[in-house]
Amino acid sequence: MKKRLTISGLALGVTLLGVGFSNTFAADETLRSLAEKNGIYVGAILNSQWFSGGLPGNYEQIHKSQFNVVVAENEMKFDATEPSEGRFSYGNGDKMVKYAQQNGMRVRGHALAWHSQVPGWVNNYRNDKQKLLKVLKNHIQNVVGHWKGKVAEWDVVNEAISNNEPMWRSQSVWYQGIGPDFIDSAFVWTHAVDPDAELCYNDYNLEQGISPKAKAGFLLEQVKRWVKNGIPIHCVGSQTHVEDTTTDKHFIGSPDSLRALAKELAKLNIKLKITELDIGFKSGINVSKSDLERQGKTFREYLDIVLEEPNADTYLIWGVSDKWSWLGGLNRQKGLIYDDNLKPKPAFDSILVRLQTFEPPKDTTVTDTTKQDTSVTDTTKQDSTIAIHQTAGPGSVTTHVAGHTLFIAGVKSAKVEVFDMQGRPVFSGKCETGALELKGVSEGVYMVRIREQSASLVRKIAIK
Ligand code: 9MR
Repeated sequence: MKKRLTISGLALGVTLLGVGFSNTFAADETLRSLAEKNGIYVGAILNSQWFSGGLPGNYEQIHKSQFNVVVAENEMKFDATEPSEGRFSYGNGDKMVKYAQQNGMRVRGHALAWHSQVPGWVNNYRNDKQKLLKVLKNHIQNVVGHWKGKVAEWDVVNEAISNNEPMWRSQSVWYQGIGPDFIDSAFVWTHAVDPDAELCYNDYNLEQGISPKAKAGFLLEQVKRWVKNGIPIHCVGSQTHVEDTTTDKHFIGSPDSLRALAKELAKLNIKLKITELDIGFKSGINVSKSDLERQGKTFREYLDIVLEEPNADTYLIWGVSDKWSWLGGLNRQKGLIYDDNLKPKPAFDSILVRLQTFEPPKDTTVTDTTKQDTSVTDTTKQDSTIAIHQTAGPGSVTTHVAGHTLFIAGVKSAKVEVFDMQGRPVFSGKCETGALELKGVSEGVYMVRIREQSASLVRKIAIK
């Protein structure tokens, strides 16, 4: 049973963590431990300053105790990994991968084909389609190959859609030199190198509606086409850089719009991930306590999408502390969940409390995934990380765990697989009597997948 902190206990824990005395609290409930209980990923970038050791020690302490998915702010981008033609540079990326492995975190790779942060030598081939195709393919083969099996998911294509109109971003070197097919090719090449990696299209302003004129509406049409054509795409990353205007109409874009996109993607068996969340205020304005509280509420509303939509699994914030946020460059401020002194803000509390109090739907049933369109099954690849939300539908299968025994009612003969929270298989067996001893599985929280013929059910269990 999940332990609930009282408000005063919560405030104390939050305060302790903020000043770096995290042990008492970190061992108890953190965003990370609660995310794992809820079967989702909660993360923050590793800021560029971390790679050169330029951040205070409690930054890393907070980062590893609060988050279970990580992405490099700049260090896996094209200009960082292939600064000159054919010469690859992996030192910083390797450093992050090692950190993630040591701390049991999932790694996102960002980003393979993007118009920005492309080195000058690539731009020189702007008018040479054949050469550019070779450049992109070679880059993907080397970079994805280098981190194969270590980077769980890639932003294969980033920001390929224009800001203002429903069309491709025409100034991109890849679009200009190759045409929109660069996208299809990038997905196919990435999948060929690492068939187990989840592959995302990532972009911003996707929380502004799904009408054909909106960016997300245009994207949806492309996703439908990619899926129809067998392009190996598994997820859409919504960057979700949102501005709180502190005017009457507080926010541009809305959680409801993003949720609508998640639901449309579910019909296509595509996941939605929130990949770069920040909720900034305009630079220069005075940000009041109530502004920060409203900001916290909005952070929570975006989290609700990840908790509630079965095809959403990731809530990743573009930074830890306001002090090292990129937002100044966008004329925004204070968009993250820790303040300049690495103290948790109301937004942190709001997320923590929501993770503590979220009650998943009780209905855990076997779904025939060939007939239901509400469950997300990835048919294009073997999963290295399993879908971590339970599916819901007709029928009635119930499970419970006592000690090391898993009891399953409602199926005659089922294949049972158990995965740790990083998606690594730890047990598999067959259950024919309604009970199965999970031999050799140590104490902890796991995902269990129960399959009966073509139907499958995924749910979270705790071994105590
Ligand atoms: O946070 C990144 C900042 O340090 C870089 O200067 C900037 C350069 O383009 O990129 C920032 O990260 C961006 C991300 O890679 C893609 N989505 C928008 C992010 C914020 O600009």
